[in-house]
Amino acid sequence: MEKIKIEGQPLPNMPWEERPEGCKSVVWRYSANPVIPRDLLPDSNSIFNSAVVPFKDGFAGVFRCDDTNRRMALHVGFSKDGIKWDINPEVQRFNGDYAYDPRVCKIEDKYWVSWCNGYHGPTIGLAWTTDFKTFNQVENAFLPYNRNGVLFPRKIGGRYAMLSRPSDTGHTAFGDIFYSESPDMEFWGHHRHVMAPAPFEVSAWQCMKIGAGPIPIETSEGWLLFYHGVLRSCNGYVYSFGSALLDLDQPWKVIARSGPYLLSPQTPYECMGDVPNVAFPCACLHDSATGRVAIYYGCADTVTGLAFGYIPEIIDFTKKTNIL
Ligand code: BMA
Repeated sequence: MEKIKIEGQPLPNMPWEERPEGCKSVVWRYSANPVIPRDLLPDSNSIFNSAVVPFKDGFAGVFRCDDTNRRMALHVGFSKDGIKWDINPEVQRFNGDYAYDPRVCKIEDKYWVSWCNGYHGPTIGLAWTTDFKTFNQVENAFLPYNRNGVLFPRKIGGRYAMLSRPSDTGHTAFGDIFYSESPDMEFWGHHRHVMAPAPFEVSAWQCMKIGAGPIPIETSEGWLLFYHGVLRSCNGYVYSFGSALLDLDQPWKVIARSGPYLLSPQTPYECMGDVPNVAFPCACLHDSATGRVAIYYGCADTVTGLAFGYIPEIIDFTKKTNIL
C-alpha cells in the first residue's frame, strides 16, 4: 500500500497509549478510562458526548454536562494533556431551550461549535469562537428536527460543508446521514444523502440509525469518518461506532464502510450508567506525522472515555470490511 497522506498539524502532545500486548483490535481503550468522571463539576450528574480540539499549547473543549436537575447544557474546558480537564462550572449559554452533543471544528482562524439546540425540538445550533471565552452564535442551520451536525474542517467546492441526521422529537428510531453546503454558515442547501442504516443481515450494530461522530479527517484515501450506529435489542438501544471513507470532493459519495464495529459497549463504564450500552464518539485528536488518533466518546451517557488507533490501520480495516 502506498503511504497514506494525512492532513492536519503534527500533534506530538496528544494523549496516547500503545496497543496493549496481545490486543488484536483496530481500536483499543485507554487503560485509565474513563478520563472524565460524571461528578467532575460540583453539580454535574454526567459528563459525556463532548468535543475537544488542539488549542494554544494544549487543548480546549466543549463538554456536555447534564446537571443534577438533569438539564442538558454545554460547558467550556481546558487541558494541558487532553486527559486531565478543567471544566468551567458555569454554563456556556446559548439561545435555545437546551444544548447537547457538541462538536468543535477549526476552520481557518475560527473554532466552530455545532450542537443539538432546543428550538421547538432538537435542531443544529452553530457558534464560533477564537478564544473559547466569547462565543458568537449564528442562526440554527436547519429546521427542527435534526441532530449530529458535524462540520468539515475546510470548504469543499468553495462552500462550508456539514453532515447531519434528520430525526424526530424523541428517541428517534430511524436516521440517515445527509450532507449540506453553505456559502456563509447561515444558508444551508444542496442537501445530499450520504448513508442509510445497514441491512440487519449485513451489519446489525448499525441497522436502526446512524449519525456522524467526530470532525472527518482528511487523508489521501478520502475523508475518514467515525460514526455511531444503533441496534435495537430486546433490552433497548445499543450504540457502537465504526468508520467510513467519503470522497474528498463529493463527500456524499461513500467509498467504503466498515461491516464490523470498531468499538461497542463492553466495559462496565460503557454498559452501566444512566443509559446502558452506549459508546458515542463526538471528537478525535490526530497526529498527522505518526497517524495516531485518539477518539473521545461518551460512555453510557454518564462519563467520557478515550480510545486509540492508527489512521492507516483504520483505513485498511474500513476497506477490507467494506459492506458496500
Ligand atoms: C441519542 C442522543 C445522545 C445519547 C444517545 C443515547 O439520541 O440523545 O445524546 O447519547 O441517544 O442515549
